[in-house]
Amino acid sequence: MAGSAASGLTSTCREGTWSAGEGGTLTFTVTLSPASDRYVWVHYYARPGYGAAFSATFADFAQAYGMLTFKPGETAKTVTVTAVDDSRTEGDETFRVVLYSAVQAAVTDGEGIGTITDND
Ligand SMILES: [Ca+2]
Ligand SMILES: [Ca+2]
Repeated sequence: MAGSAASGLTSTCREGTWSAGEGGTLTFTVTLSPASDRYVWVHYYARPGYGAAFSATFADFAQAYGMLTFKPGETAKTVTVTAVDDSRTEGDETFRVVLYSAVQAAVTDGEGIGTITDND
């Protein structure tokens, strides 16, 4: 809305789907709040988590990047990331979906964290 603070964008991994086994799919929800009467765009990409011990590498999930478009009034979009079913014994690992370069909104919380459950 004209004159008001920019809408904020938040990346979260949807409750109940925040972890997946190798070969499974994790769904992240990107939320725009409050709704905007303009178009809003934001870029995203999936990248490894924090710390060597628990961090996935780029080999642990399928490449995922792109741009989300919120039409006026829309408040949620989803990003899906597929965990690669490798054969290494490695423990559970985290990765992030990061938001950046938003247009007509501000990124409030640009990192959603997902966990890949090892199956080896
Ligand atoms: Ca793995
Ligand atoms: Ca594995």
